[in-house]
Amino acid sequence: MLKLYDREASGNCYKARLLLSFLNMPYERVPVAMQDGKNVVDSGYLQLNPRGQVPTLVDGDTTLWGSTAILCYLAARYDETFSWLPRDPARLGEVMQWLELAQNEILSGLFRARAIVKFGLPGDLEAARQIGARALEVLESRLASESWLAGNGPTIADVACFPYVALAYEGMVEVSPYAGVQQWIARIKSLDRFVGMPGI
Ligand SMILES: N[C@@H](CCC(=O)N[C@@H](CS)C(=O)NCC(=O)O)C(=O)O
Repeated sequence: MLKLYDREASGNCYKARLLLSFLNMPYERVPVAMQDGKNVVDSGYLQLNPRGQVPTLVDGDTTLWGSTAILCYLAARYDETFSWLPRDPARLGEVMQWLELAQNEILSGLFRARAIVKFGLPGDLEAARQIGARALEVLESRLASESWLAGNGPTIADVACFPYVALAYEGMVEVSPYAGVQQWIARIKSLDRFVGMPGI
């Protein structure tokens, strides 16, 4: 069975849990504790994930770390409809474009602001909030007129961007000025087999 090294409060881990739920895949969760802002891990875990972070996925002989790699792998391996990770080159490129936003402005902005406010981690809150607002503007540029980030249906681009946008309020970043983003949050929540996490 798939094994996900995981923490309940982590939005990056939630990306994997959300896609696993959409794909209706059973898996085992292995909780990784955090102390003073760092994961409590041993050398065995560092062999699976040299960064010592969560999430990490183990599927038989395949071990992957990082939410982006895990989303790409799960969709490519287990989505027989090819809808979550489209094979059409232009749509695939569009998905990658949003995965880039998820790992840049969304992480250095929305993730960082939440880490500072909710978990007391160090950082420049004002700078993080400004980068987070910029991420929301970029999302709004698409979602003001389209339902999904790439193509006409939900993809891993939506799964990757959703958690820290839906949790933005925990980092004192307002989503209310962005009507398209707000409607998109509601649209994702109404999908079949949607699951939440604390705060969502
Ligand atoms: N880019 C990585 C970031 C992973 C990450 O930042 N994980 C955090 C939890 S959300 C973590 O493990 N923090 C504790 C640590 O670094 O020791 C991803 O998308 O998975």
